[in-house]
Amino acid sequence: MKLFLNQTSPYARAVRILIVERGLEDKVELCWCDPWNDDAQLLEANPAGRVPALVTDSGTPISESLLIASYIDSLNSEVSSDNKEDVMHLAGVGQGLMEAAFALVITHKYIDEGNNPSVLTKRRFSVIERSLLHLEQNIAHFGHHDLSMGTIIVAVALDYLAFRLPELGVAKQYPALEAWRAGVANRPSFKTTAFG
Ligand SMILES: N[C@@H](CCC(=O)N[C@@H](CS)C(=O)NCC(=O)O)C(=O)O
Repeated sequence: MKLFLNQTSPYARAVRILIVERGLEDKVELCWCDPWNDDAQLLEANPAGRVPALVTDSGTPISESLLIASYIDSLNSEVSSDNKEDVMHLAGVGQGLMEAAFALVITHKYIDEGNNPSVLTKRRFSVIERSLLHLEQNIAHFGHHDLSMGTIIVAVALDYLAFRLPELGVAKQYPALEAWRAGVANRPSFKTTAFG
């Protein structure tokens, strides 16, 4: 399989971590690319021109990180389906948090809003606040065993906030979540895929 990715995409990193956690690292060739520069091979794999994109062994391209993550998990029959609803719930909340953070970063980079944040920007800050509060209050449901697609997405979203929006001070405001994130970030799958 081939995975198109770059070094700063939280979506691509979540997929990459899942691949490592599921022991599939040797089966996936990493294809580094610049999604902001109309990379020809990436566009062939994903007309939207976004990372991550996975090309399966049969040559079928799959885009959208959640779909890729579901595909990766479907390859491993040992992945428990006991708490599927919790996993899907966390994956959705984590993805919402990631999207809001990413949208803020991209808006800041490409659109000059000056000192007047748009309605959309304000809504994204609200998404971040509500999602973090929800996660902090529900940390007991994260499970303590192997990482799931859901917990990986949440942990990567938190790491992305620390990487791109440190001024929000998430770690100080949500101590339980930060303690959990710091523990997960110690895993080799997180250390070897650090943003940079
Ligand atoms: N919903 C998509 C989002 C992917 C995405 O936005 N990727 C960004 C990098 S973090 C990208 O490739 N952007 C290039 C562009 O929008 O042109 C997913 O979950 O995979």
